[in-house]
Amino acid sequence: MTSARLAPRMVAALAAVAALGTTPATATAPAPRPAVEHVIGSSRPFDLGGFQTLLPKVDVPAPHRDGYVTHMTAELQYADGRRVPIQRVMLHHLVFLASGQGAGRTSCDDRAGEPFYGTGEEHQDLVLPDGYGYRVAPHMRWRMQAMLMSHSEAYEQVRVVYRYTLVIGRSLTPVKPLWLRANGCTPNPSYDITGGGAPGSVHVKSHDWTMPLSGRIVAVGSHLHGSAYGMKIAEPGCAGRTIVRNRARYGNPHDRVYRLRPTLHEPGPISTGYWMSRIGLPVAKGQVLRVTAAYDAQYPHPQVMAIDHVYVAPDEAAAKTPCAPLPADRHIHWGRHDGSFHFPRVIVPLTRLTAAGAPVPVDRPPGAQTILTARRATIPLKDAQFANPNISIAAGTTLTWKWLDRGVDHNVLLASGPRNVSSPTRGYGATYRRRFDTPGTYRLFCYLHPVTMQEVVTVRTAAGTVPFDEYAGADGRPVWPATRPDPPVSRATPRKGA
Ligand SMILES: [Cu+2]
Repeated sequence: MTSARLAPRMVAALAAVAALGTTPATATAPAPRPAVEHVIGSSRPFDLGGFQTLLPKVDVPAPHRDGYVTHMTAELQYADGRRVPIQRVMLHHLVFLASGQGAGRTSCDDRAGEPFYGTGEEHQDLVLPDGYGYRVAPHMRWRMQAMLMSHSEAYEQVRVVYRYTLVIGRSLTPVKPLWLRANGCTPNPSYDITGGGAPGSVHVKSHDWTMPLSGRIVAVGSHLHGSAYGMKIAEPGCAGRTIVRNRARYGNPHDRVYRLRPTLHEPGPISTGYWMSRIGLPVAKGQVLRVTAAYDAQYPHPQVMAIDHVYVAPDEAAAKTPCAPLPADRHIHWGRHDGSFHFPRVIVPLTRLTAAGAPVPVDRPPGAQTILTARRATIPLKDAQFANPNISIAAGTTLTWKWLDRGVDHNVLLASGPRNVSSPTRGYGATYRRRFDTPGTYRLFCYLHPVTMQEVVTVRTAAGTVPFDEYAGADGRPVWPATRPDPPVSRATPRKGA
């Protein structure tokens, strides 16, 4: 234990001071005894079940002390401390934010604090090289934003339990966390990939971020969704060289992530590569970093995310060494070493419950198909149902969904189909309009009510025929394409760490 190592060191330091015959200045107001504490915190409990999705934004206990967080993990637990299996409730994503006196400013202005630790299906810990820490102070408050998905009918009470290592009474080099999205500071952190690209084509999203401080990048983690190749950070001012790459690693065919029902989205990476360097990579205030994410472009991917978690140790001297060689000690830390860099194709099925309450994939919701000939049609979202759950329209028709439920939010999201469909989550009075130009079968659902709210839109060709339904019979099983090109972002990763 580090604390066991520190205590004798402190004793030795005090002995040395006494030997000099001086009175330590700290004798009257003793500095906190150097220590390393392993602290456990918990959110309030959340009740969820019935295949529900919760998006809690809640205050959680902060350290309320001066010190540094050097390591942090989080997981879902029951009240008795047992870990919640993802077959019951999945922690899709999670971010901790600090606010109040002593907290910094966030990379995007829209957030209620500074994000400093993020994780999700990739189960990434907060890890910093030796000697670095995230500064905390007595008046700092912590807040947590999460997305929890129930994968069972039964209601359960779960909480987010987080553990962190707190170093007190000792100075570490502080780090400033910068959350750099490949899509910039958009109102919604996610973005949509339309699909329709050639097999193996790559969807690239980039944003140029101006560094708010000079310093050394000492760690970079990534949050990505399914069908992501990875992310990279490049320096346009240094001949565009790539300085950091984070790849995504996917589960093996029998990984439990592919057995969750209902499937609410493509399963995400089981791990993302975490870049680290104790020496650090110098960046200058005002310098532009280009953050790029690469996803599959062949198929539609609604509401994907690509967020780099960049930890910068402030250092004015770093501004004096632009385009310096990459630090020799850079390496990639993996939370898991199994799986593969090749992501499978997972066709998200619509799911309904059997009489016994078991979730099963279905091709369409019950009810007869309505054939529409008008070029425009409105579909009410009412009583937690799509008013016309099975419709056939001509290519070029515009559909408008109208939110008519008071007090309950819905969304319209693609499960499968030739092109993306993705509305924001909205309440009473909202509308969402979408023109369907590409013929085919679109399966849609509300991810807040996935087993009750589904709609199938069949888009006829100009000749009035219905194209082959390539998504019929989808059951959420992963399929790995025989070959896949290696896109630029995943080539030539930095050398592997120990
Ligand atoms: Cu809904």
